[in-house]
Amino acid sequence: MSETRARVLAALREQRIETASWAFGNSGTRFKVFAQEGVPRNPYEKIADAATVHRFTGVAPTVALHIPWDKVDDYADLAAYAKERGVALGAINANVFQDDDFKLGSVTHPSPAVRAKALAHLVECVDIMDATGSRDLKLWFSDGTNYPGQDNVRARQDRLASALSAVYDRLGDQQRMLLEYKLFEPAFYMTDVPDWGTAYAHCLSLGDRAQVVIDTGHHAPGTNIEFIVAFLLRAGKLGGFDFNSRFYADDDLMVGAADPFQLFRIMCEIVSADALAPAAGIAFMLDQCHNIEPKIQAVIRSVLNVQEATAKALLVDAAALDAAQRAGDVLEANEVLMDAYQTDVRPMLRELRADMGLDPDPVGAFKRSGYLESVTSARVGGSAAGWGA
Ligand code: LRH
Ligand code: MN
Ligand code: MN
Repeated sequence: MSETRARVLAALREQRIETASWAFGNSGTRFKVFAQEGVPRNPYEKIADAATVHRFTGVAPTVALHIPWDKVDDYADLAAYAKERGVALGAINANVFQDDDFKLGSVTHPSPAVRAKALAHLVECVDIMDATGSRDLKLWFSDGTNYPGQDNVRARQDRLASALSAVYDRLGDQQRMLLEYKLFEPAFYMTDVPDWGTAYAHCLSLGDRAQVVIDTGHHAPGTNIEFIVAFLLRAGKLGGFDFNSRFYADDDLMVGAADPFQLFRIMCEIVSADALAPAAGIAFMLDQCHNIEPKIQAVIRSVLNVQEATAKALLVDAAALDAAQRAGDVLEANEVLMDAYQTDVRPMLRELRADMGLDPDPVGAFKRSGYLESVTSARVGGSAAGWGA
């Protein structure tokens, strides 16, 4: 085996992709939620589905929770159940966007009482992390305004900074805060954390364990996301990704569906900064909803899409690229990148899986396994759990 191939296979074997509990629940748009058969009725069943994804892919050993969607009485018990199933609990996603009190904002709300309520939820999420052993607290704020003049923008930034700092102080030594930004929605005039620059500035003043998370669906059309990746990596402020794919706004489709080339370009920045291995501390998470497609199969497909983009990024001839860049050879440099992108990495990934004791075809193996049929008969009569349900 060539040295390159061995290096690429070793890196792919080490790669970790985190699934999201809410991807397994019924979901939809504000127009309609189409219920599917066999969806989990509770957080335990979502974890069972996530464990199934890991069983067939071998690279998805953690699953993120969203609180209170995944509220249980005993989080240590949930973590023990996950472990029994061969996975661990990952990031804890806070939810300060679905309570009537948060109509005008959560931590940026003009009322101190509402802000205190929001902060209490964020602190509760850190308590949950203590019980689950999770490293990352993921914060996304729907806070913003719909009309010019509705609230004082600078005062809202002050309120945000003070809440973030209270939560940061509550974190344990091994815990991190990942701050997610989003251009718009649900607020349509002004969002309090609209972009990476705002998230970065807050994280910078908080400290080392506050980092930015990039949700690939949260930008204006045409935004060069890989530039943001490069910038934040250089600054040591990239905490992770919420991967998904979009054609229009925050579509939450399967990562790599609309633009596999963009996913490749993002992974190229990761690989060239040597930030792929888990030790580098970047969390590669999925944040998706599978409204019309079979959910577990879609999550498996998504994991494979990330894996394929990563394999291609790992195949970039770094020495040739560097030489072309230094020589100012524009077209040669571009061709080096495109050569890697055009490579069919599927045979190599099949080989990797066989080597890992997995079926080379995870989607086919899942379909043949009868898992969906068995949970469908076992989960009859349950209420759907998850986003948009
Ligand atoms: C907001 C978001 C955020 C939420 C998730 C359900 O659009 O990306 O990460 O927690 O969706
Ligand atoms: Mn997200
Ligand atoms: Mn989103």
